Amino acid sequence: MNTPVKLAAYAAGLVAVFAGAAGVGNVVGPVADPDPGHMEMDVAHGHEGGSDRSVDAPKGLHVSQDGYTLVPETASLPAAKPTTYAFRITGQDGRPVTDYTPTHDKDLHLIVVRRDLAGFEHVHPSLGADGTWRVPLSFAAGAGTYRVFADFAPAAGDGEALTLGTDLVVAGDQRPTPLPQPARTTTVDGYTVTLEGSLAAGQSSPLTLSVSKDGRPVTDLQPYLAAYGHLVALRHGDLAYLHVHPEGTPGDGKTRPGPGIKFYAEVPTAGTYRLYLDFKHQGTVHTAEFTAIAGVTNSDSAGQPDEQGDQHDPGKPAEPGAVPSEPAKPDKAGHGH
Ligand SMILES: [Cu+2]
Repeated sequence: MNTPVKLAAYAAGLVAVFAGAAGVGNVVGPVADPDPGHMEMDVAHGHEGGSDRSVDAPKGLHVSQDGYTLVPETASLPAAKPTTYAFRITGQDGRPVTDYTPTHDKDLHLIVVRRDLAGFEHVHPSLGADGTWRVPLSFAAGAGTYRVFADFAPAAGDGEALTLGTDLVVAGDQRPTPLPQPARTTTVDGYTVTLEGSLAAGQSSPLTLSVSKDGRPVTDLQPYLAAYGHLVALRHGDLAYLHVHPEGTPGDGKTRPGPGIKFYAEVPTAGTYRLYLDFKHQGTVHTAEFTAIAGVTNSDSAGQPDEQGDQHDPGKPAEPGAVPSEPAKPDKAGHGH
């Protein structure tokens, strides 16, 4: 998903749709949530007859889409403790899907997060012969209602990844976690990660996440799932899901293993998002989290080039805030599925 080409198509579609639909909706405050269902309908209609509808719509809001359904073995768990979670993906015939096209080295990516955006887990279940996926989950954030996202591409499909979502209730006393304030810097496991760039509704926005440790830039990130970083963005309020991939591929001769990891992220609306960056260093995967606010289209945030009608042409100069060590050229074909 989310190759620059697809994002460009996405941008074109959304600009058209939002010109009509979002003029009203985007006037609201930072937690803009202008009826995603309605928005998705508009997007779908805008692409009537096209094959990319499911790619363009915000993902993760549906348990069933395009003939595929996420069927969990259980919708609730008795306690917040490490548990094996089991589910199936069924196809149009109602049978469990057993053939998948790998995306980023895996047949299926499972993202689990509590609905207050705490307790993020990104794991890779194992597929049984009967089509049942199983994976241990930790539920370290404790009790509460979780959102489970299955991100996969059925082999029988058009090659595009689909993200289905369902809720999972974990019994017990929940202690809600307030959403952290927006920040440019966060720490995880002794690493400091900084975020440059800004999200803008309906526009492909360059983001650079840079990793350092003990005051020194990390320049030996390890490939994790065929990239130096994986970024998931969830919209606060409804947990609409975006899986964003970095520019460049490890081993392509131009993508450096840190400290900067550059992404193009396109969020569908203004509002508040939680970003989760997975990166691997010295054999361990870490997840850095940020809260970020997406401005309305054409808000022209500082340091941000005007992306109007732009398809992040690799020939254009890097934005002023770019990390100096960043390779100059994006690899447009880097993460096709
Ligand atoms: Cu994954």
